Amino acid sequence: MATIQIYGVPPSPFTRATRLAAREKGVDYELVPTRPGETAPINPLGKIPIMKHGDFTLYESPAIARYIDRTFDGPPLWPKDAKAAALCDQWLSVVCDSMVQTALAGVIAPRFGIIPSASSARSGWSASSISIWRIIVFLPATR
Ligand SMILES: N[C@@H](CCC(=O)N[C@@H](CS)C(=O)NCC(=O)O)C(=O)O
Repeated sequence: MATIQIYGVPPSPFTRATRLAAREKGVDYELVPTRPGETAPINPLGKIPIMKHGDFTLYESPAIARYIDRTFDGPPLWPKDAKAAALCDQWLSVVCDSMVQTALAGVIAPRFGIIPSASSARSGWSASSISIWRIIVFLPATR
């Protein structure tokens, strides 16, 4: 039996991030095909991925990647230095928050003909397009 189980599907970028973390770390994992909405009661938000390690369960891809890094031997995924690690966490948040929304609105939705809901078009998607430009403009200063 694999060391951990990751519940999700291959096209999910968040699931992919946790699979990458396991692979980089050299941790044997089983991908359990699970679609959004099939994760209750473990994740009340209904999102994938979820990770199981024995009787321990976890959701939110950055938390899962961090757990894998801290728990298993293998090459470190986060730098040891606190500031470098914090910058890593900062960019994880940026990607999970603004960049994924922009990719959804600008690339994935048009490609697959997904029509945004009125609320997401009003709030998240348009706002995230603005934030992505802020990131690009300020990127050289934040490295
Ligand atoms: N912050 C979560 C985001 C997970 C997420 O949004 N997953 C998508 C699939 S790629 C999902 O399950 N969406 C369903 C929904 O939003 O209801 C993480 O990092 O794990």
